[in-house]
Amino acid sequence: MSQKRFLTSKPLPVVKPERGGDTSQSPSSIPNFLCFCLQGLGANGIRLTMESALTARDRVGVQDFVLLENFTSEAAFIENLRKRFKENLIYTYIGSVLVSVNPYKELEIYTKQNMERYRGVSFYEVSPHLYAIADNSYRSLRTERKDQCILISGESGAGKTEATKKILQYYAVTCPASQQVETVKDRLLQSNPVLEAFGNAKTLRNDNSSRFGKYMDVQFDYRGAPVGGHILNYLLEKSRVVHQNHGERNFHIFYQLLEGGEEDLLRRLGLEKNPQQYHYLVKGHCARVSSINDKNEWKIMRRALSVIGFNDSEVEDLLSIVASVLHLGNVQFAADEQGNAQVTTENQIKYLARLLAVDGSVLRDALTHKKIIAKGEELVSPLNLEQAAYARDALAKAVYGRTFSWLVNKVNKSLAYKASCRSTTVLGLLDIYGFEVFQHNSFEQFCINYCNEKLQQLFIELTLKSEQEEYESEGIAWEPVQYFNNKIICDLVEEKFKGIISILDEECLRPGDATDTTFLEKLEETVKNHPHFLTHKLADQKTRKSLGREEFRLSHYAGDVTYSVAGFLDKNNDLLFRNLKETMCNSENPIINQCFDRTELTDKKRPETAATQFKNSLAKLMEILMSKEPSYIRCMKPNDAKQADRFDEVLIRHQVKYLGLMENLRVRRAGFAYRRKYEVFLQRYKSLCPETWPTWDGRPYDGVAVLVKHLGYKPEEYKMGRTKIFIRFPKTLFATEDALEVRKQSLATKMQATWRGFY
Ligand code: AOV
Ligand code: MG
Repeated sequence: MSQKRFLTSKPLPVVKPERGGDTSQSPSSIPNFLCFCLQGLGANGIRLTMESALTARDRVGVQDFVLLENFTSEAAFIENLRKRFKENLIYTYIGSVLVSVNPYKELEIYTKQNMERYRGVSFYEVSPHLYAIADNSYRSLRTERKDQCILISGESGAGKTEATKKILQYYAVTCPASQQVETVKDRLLQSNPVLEAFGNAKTLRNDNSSRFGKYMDVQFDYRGAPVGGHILNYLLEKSRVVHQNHGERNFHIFYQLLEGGEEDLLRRLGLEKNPQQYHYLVKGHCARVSSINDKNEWKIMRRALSVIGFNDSEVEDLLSIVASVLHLGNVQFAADEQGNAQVTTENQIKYLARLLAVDGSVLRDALTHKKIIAKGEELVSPLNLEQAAYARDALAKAVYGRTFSWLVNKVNKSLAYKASCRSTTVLGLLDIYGFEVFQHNSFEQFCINYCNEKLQQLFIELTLKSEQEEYESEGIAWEPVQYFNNKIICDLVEEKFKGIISILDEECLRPGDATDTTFLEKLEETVKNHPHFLTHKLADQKTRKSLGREEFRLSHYAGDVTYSVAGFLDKNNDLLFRNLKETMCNSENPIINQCFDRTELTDKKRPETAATQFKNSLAKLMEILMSKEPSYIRCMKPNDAKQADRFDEVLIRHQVKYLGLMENLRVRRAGFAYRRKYEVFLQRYKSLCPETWPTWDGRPYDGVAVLVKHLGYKPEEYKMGRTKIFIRFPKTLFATEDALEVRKQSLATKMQATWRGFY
């Protein structure tokens, strides 16, 4: 780190420069300590420093919470966030964790120019930013050759997906390039519009809400160039295909296709432009959203498909499936005299037969009959109206869900690193659906919130563990910090035999009269004494009113959520009648054909339930993440109205609480506000001591010892670890910082005088 860098001030385009950007450079708002540091120093210039220091910190707060004087005060924490948010400073550190508050407006802090500022520069030399986290991970990956991951968490609408995209853009711009690498960079970036079109939707919480979990590995070669990638996707919210709550939409792709699709294409797909024509698009009563331009998004998505490597016929096959889902939604039934369902919308069957490339009459039969194999014999029975509607919706969900997985596969093929002989390092980006609470919460919210519990647990384990390890390896004694460990909730959901998923599976597999209600009763029996579980029956008089008889409530780390059990069994079973599967296996649409494998028809083993599959894939994800060096971004939402410049303190306080930020800060401080490697510390402050300035020839450890003695550090103010100095109070550091400021000014004055003399 050069002295020059500290002496030059490079302001950010929009974010006000924070005195060079170093966390240690924040000016103090503590007058008595400033007075202390100013003792014995020259008057005029110094007073100016003090005033500007005071105003600056008063206005923009500190850029690392560890420097907060009153670090145990939640009010001080929130005040610091508020101050910074008001100044458009949306990023603040807790040590190496980045806290981000969604600005809900475009800030000019994501320019190429700004990316360059963060490239190869130490974490604490520049203002807090996503790019600093991205760059730091990248450098660790390069220098230590250790796989990295960046974990982005926060509730729905907090800014996780935007952060992920910005980090990817950062790598695309700053990493080494070549013709082949450019193609990979393009594909990595262009995978987003495609997967978002198919996997994101407008919800009440977020106009572009991720309805699937995504973990993306970016592979880097020995030169640090991105050469490939791989995406793992988690549980798409398939139920949205057939139903949306009021104020919500289906997946973006449907509206994009209707709004942006060329006339010719729509004609071939048998579609009309108007979304109101389609049952699957009108349930939420909000086909149009002011913040979304479907036509534009369509163009972006179409271009992205080409970059990923789709040829025209593959695009046509894919869009045929999208259209077929809309046609399926419009298939209607009427009951005959026996009460059996008959298709009344022949036109839809005609389109479906063409788009899915199946036999129309076989499909018609499959939608109205159920085939089972019993003792080697085929039994076909007619469906009633309700069953037929169920079968139709199940088919729509299966077709869409499987096509989505196919799409991820296709993207993966296009991102695959071809030269497999060369070793690569990977950097993983995790962007999942955030914690969500609606008026009505179902199986999907249960899975999403469980996933967030797992991530929170990982965060707790890794941050506490690594912190503890650092103190241990440096030989510094510390007091463990009390924190809420949400393992108890994870266990409640996933424990073998007595966890909620186990009980749900048991009901799903039990032949006979199992229903959502019997599932709830079993839950009540098994987990009734759990402190994080409640039902109408188990609640006391007062709480009972807030719980329906078909509901259970979980006290998640992020707050209470009441789930309605209606549909739990069905969604967990995720069954598709056999004859519909058969029909799809015979499809000549190449994508459908790959999505429905014949082996499913002969496989005797019952497929895993949706919740168990999800549980297992999350367990694998945790293993992947544990094997890498993590960095964290904790996203927060400033208000529920999705508006700029609104800082809702109640909402923020809630998030600070459940994200465990205060605990995080306390652990980080655990007695010491600041730590730096001896080399770095000495390099920065050596000018403050005649014995270390301009150079110190001995060991950095000894140099720092001489330096802090000269600065008058008291023994209780610091500790010397094996490789780092640990400073207990921010004020000690601020004093040193301000002394450095004074020293720089006096050096500058001397230089000026010399130059004047020279001329
Ligand atoms: P999420 O990923 O955390 O929610 P998003 O990243 O989709 O949230 O952010 C929601 C919206 O907030 C975006 O569409 C932008 O309009 C705005 N936004 C977020 N971050 C920024 C930023 N840095 N600058 C400007 N606007 C931003 V969810 O997927 O629902 O859990 O499940
Ligand atoms: Mg998202």
